[in-house]
Amino acid sequence: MPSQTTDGELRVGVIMGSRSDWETMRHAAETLETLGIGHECKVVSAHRTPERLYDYARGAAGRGLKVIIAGAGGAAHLPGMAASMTRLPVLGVPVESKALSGMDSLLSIVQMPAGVPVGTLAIGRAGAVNAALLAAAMLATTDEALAERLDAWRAVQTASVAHDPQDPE
Ligand code: RP5
Repeated sequence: MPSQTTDGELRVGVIMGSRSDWETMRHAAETLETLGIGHECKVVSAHRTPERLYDYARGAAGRGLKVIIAGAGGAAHLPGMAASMTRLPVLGVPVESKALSGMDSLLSIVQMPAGVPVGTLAIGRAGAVNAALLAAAMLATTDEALAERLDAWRAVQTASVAHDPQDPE
């Protein structure tokens, strides 16, 4: 797991509760990479490394981060706990769990009490990709060059959609 992109200003922190989440969260990192957004990827567990989480969330804004993407599975307290310790926007990605297919992760992340928001995305890869796209959209409000890259990415996606259905091979 690469801990940080090699070039560009560091703007997005991608954190996850376990190395086992990387298979999902790598899609967030890859999307950020494609859009040329400087980011770092770290394992930060709310339950196993609470002091690491405290340090990360408390220090994030001061280190220049603008958005945190937090992915976790099961009793997924990482996004909410991170949000409680930073004013940065936190985007939560429910990782698909074995026991409950990610419903536990989703419900742990989405139902935050009023006052501590987490922007909750879909379970799994779709949520990871969309978290990165949402972070890009936020950053693009004050970054015209990124806005153009995001528009171009969306145009490619639109052009790639076939007009006709096709039988599976
Ligand atoms: C959570 O527990 C992690 O986010 C992960 O999704 C889940 C399982 O972790 P491992 O037991 O695979 O390390 O904290």
